[in-house]
Order: sequence, then structure tokens, then C-alpha cells
Amino acid sequence: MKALMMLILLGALSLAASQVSAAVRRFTLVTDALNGTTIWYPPSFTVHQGEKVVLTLINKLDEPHGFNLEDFGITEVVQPKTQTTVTVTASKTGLHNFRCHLHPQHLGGQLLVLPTR
Ligand SMILES: [Cu+2]
Repeated sequence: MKALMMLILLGALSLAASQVSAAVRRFTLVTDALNGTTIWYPPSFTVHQGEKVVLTLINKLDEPHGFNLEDFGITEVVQPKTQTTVTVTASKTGLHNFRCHLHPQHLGGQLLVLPTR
């Protein structure tokens, strides 16, 4: 009986551990021109609080573009026809704007951080 309880406990522990290690979310954000407007897309993405968020930023255009996620202190410039990766821990819930700090007319978007499940 004791051995069975240990097995159940170990099973629960390994399940919890696998949930922690799964809490890395990866997204690819692309800057491109759509009908003459420069945009980041997708314009929104959603994670849960505490998750580690790995963003691959791709610039498909011929000039540098910025990625500024002010609420998390992220400011990057992506050179033409290149990509870069930024990592942020989604420590704060709510809707957090991201934008290109180099071009005010360049459409950005929002990162929605939901409370922990
Ligand atoms: Cu831009």
C-alpha cells in the first residue's frame, strides 16, 4: 500500500515537472508590407503569466525595423532581411503594446498575458 502511494506521488510530481518545462511559448513575428502599410504580424498573441516567451522577429523588408515591448523593457532593431530572437518572461498580466520605435506609422500590436491557470 505504501509503495502504491509512493508511485502515485511520483507520478504527480513528474506530471507537475513536465508542466513547468512546457511553459516556454514560441512565436514568430514578421514585419512586412501589406498594401503599402508596414505591419508586424500576427498583431496579437496570448500567453499565461509566468511563461517564458521566445520571440523570433523577422524583418522581410529593405530597411531596419524596431520591436519595442515597453512594459517588459524590450527594444530591438531588426536589420533588413534578417531575424533575431528575444526572450521575455511574462511576469505581468494585462495587455502590453508592442510597436516599431523607428517608424510611428508602422503598425504594431499587443501581447495579452492572462493570469495563471
Ligand atoms: Cu518600422
